[in-house]
Amino acid sequence: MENQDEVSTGEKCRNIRTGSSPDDIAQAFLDNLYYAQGRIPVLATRNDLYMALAYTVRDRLAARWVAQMQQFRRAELKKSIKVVCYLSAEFLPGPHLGNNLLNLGIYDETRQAMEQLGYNLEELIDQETEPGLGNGGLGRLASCFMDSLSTIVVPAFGYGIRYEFGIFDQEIRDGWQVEITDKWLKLGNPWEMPLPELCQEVKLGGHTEHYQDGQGRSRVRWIPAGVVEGIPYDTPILGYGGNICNTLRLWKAEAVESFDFQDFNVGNYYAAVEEKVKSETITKVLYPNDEPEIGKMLRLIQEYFFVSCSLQDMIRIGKMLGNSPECFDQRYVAQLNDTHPSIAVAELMRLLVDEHDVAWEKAWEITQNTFGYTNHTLLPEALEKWPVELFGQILPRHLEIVYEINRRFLDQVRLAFPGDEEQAARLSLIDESGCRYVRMAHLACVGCHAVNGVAKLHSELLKSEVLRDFHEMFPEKFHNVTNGVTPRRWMALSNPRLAALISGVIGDGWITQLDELRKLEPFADDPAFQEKWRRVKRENKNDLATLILNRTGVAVDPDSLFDIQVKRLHEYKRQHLNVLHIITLYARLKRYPASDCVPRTFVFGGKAAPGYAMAKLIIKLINSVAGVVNTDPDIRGRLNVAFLPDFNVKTGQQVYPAADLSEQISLAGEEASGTGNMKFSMNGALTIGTLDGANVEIREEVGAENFFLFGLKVDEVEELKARGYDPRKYYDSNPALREAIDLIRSGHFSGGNAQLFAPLVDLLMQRDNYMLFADYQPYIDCQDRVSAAFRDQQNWTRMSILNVARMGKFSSDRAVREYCDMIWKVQPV
Ligand code: Z16
Repeated sequence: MENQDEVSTGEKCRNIRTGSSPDDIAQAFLDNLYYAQGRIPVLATRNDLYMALAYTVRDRLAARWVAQMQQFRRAELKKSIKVVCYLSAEFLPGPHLGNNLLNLGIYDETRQAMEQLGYNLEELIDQETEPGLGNGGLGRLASCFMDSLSTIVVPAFGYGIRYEFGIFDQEIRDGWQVEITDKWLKLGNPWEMPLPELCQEVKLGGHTEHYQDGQGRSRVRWIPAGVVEGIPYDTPILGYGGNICNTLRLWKAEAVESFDFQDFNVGNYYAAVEEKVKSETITKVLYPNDEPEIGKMLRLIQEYFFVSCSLQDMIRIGKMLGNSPECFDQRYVAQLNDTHPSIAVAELMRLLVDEHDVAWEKAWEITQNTFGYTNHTLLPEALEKWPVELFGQILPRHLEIVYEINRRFLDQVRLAFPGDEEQAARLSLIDESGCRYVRMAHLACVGCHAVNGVAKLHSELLKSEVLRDFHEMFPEKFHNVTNGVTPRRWMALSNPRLAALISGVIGDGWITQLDELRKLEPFADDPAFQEKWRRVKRENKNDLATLILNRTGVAVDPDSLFDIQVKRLHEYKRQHLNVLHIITLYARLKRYPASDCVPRTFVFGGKAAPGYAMAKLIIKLINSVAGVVNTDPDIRGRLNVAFLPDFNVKTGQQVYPAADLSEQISLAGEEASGTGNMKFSMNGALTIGTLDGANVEIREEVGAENFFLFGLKVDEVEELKARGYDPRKYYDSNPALREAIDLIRSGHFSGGNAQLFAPLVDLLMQRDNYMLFADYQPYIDCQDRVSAAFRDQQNWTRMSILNVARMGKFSSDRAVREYCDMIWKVQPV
């Protein structure tokens, strides 16, 4: 923060770049509007104003960012720090402007500055298009971790891909999802800095040559079929309170222009441009699936591209500071966010052995010391594997390295389990049961010193199921780090009313020490505090009601219970179980119009993978049920249903603060952790949920009496499956379930079209893979308990306050500290 002395010395120029009084900010803003954006106020569009403000804020980050790099250099030169590199194919930072104002501590000053000039700060913040460089939880987790790393003062790089088009924008037309290209860069990105001088070359394809070097050692040369260039784009990630400013470094692919290339293409200008187009395709678009598609060559190239750029960059920085590649693991630790970057294990081996002349054994030790692997899913179809053929075509040298790692590893396995060839086949990096595949999770387990799941239950299931054989082999590698979310974005920024109420009674220490929320417990029974708490929630619901009206045309009652499920669409998450509850309430009200029910507003949001037909049909079902329920005069004022299109970080910030009830209803054993569950509860929603993922720990923390639990437990799911699960039995014996299913099947919600939802109903009747029918009645009964509880507003508010008070554990600061202690072995500064 600038002090007043400096201001009074008249260093105007300095103040324009750094000053943080409202006057300084206003002046700097006009300056940026003129010199950076080429406008004066009367000519400025809303985007001009946003850009000018963004540059103004970026200027104020610069000092911290540069200081950070200086500090790195000094600490690095003294060899006193280890830098954390978070390798992730996805990041979902959300809009930067508001967050940077919050973390810089100049939110109020900036609001005043904008007011002075006649502008509305919230409107300018709303102008930002968010970088949607991820699918969902995994990408958002990476960004929460970046925020926490900076806040708790851990020097770190986030390494990833600068997709030109991120996750598609979702529109709903006639109830169906329509995907629209995400043009997030169209109006410019004021937060990134291109660093073309720091580009890296990445080889692809071709073949290898084995030869003897001068000393008679056998070496390998990779003769690639082509080379592309990676250009880094840096975005500052400032910690809360301006502690430190780390860097998110994203790579963009470009064509290399080599002289050879020109020679080969004399007179063939078109082919040269075509080559450029091909190269740039690599970082063109994010794959919008939360599960891998087998055999998508471009996806493998994307993964290798950013990993290779990142590792080479790490070696480059080390070299610049005088470190030899042999001490790579003393200077760096790198976390693999799922298997997407797991090719890093083979790439670091290649860089060390082939390019830096390190012996295999030493290189292997460095590699294992460097990497940790986080698994995010138990779904077998979500475990990445690459056909050996394709892998070898793109990465011929890496295939050899994978074979060599595997040869040595299987020797070790055979020593540990003599004669057990089945065990060896199960552990092998190569799946040879049919077509041959490289198993990326196996590569990660072997090449990393630590493997972790993202919630207690998930980590246990990893050890007992998906990675059982690896756990048997390397029990000491396995850890749990339960996910967390940043209270800066998900409370202070998105819920200013609640944040102010909380800080008013316990101070604002909770923003960086979330456990301090415990101090709210004594207020849980205080009627005056409860009243304020309810008023905050009511105002937040008002805001969301306005958003829903504007986006969907559905008018909802802010006094009704806001029952919300926002997350990617997936059968295992069971949005359609929620729909069965809505239909059940609807049928009850139709049969007994006089019955007294708690008015509810059901809100859904989430994107379906474009190729996932069943998920898209569930969206259509939600909208079809909404169409009937919202327009039936018998139901008016009692039930409303809205599907909020294009759920993303920005809309999330408007949704979580307004929820009364959070739907976390996946079939037990399917959701690795969930992080939306945490965002809701931190904002005062109560949870209805199964014992799955982090729900288990949330319930432990907030207390069983403040959590609506229902449904099969993991062992009951397994037992039922083993016994032979028959959904029809539930249908036959449960009239309410039968009625709900029959209403869908009859075409009641689809204008009489009985075919529309047949694929969904048939699948439920025949297989019901996620056991909706088994959990149906317990869910309905639990929802009835929710309604009864909501009638007692005092007790509901008490539970809401206790939920918030006890969420301290779910700060990503805690999660990142655990990574530091258990996995990275680094000390926050
Ligand atoms: C993803 O977001 C997750 C898992 C996965 O395999 C792929 C993607 Cl894109 C999610 C999990 O489903 C969720 O339970 C978890 O909270 C989140 O990753 C972060 O760990």
